[in-house]
Amino acid sequence: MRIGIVCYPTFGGSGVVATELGKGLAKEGHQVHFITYSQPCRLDFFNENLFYHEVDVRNYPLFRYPPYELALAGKLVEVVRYEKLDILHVHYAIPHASAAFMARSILRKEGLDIPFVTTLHGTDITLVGKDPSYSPVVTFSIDESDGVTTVSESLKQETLDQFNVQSHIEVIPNFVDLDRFKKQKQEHFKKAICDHGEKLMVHTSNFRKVKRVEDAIRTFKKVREKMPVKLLLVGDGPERANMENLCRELGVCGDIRFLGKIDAVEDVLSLSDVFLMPSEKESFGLAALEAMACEVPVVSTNIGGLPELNVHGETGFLTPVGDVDAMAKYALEILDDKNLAGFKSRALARAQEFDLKNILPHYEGYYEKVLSEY
Ligand code: GMT
Repeated sequence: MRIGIVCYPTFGGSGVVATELGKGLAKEGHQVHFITYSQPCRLDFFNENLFYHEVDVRNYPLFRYPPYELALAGKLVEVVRYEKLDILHVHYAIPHASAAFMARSILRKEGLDIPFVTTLHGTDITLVGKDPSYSPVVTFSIDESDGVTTVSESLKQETLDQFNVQSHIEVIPNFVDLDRFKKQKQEHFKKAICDHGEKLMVHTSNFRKVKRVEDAIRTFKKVREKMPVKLLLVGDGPERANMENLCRELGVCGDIRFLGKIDAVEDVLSLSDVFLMPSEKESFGLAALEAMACEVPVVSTNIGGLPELNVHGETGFLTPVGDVDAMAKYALEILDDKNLAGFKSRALARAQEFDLKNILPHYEGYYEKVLSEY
């Protein structure tokens, strides 16, 4: 197949899923064309089946806001026309689904018909999409899509509850590339960070409010009162400065390292003993899956799609949002030497169920179904 993929090319989970999916499809022999405003951050290798088309957003003094959606729709028309694409797959409804709708309408007038699949990832439904200024367009674009997928049952249910959509929604969960995300021996690095044999906690996110990084720091402080432990914080975003201040206020800076954005996050995960995901919303929790693939058990909240991934008492624990006492109690239970190895191996076994090799055929099958019904 010749597949066009539209996504946010940044470190966000939807961009990661879209890029890894495209890479996987290209390795299977499909021709994959990424259409985005910059090179997707995980599009970092050469494959003869992978192509990248940059959306060029022209500004003009009259525009207060450059019309990205129109530039994207125009680019989609061009790429579909000249690269003879069979199907478009847009990740994150806003504004990608509406741009695909516009491109499909333009192409139809030329007698070129192409279906588009929309994958909903989370905040396009649970936060931004619900806003009254976007919700009619989101509802319309979902219904106009020729196929719709969500990354968890929970997100499917939330979409049906929040929007008056008629489309059938297929659930295809997030996945992980187990050839990349696997525990590597990094003992020298662990010794450098945990020089007195401390256990290591880790949190990775884009430091948005919804991630509640402050709960990770407060949980860490409570755990540190009971045992020697360190915390690594990976990622960057709007809450970073506030979190640095919080560490100072709580007097825990000496045992916390802010690592910023790291490409090879699997290196850091490989050193870690427990992963904290205290999010307020999480449609799936890709970062937790990547941790589990590196044999890191997870203490997460019990919201959204997290219970579909993290099995309470097996691969880690689930807590209510904001319950820092419970998070600390469960982290201590995992870090107890008599429990740790069991949690690690069960976390890995669970992650293996979400292997890219198992999930990729679901997307291929779904494209074929959409094309055959179109
Ligand atoms: O979580 C983020 O801030 C990024 C966000 C995105 O849209 O890029 O991630 C969402 O999509 C991921 C991939 O499907 C999911 O694993 C995340 O759970 C989801 N985030 C939220 O629902 C908050």
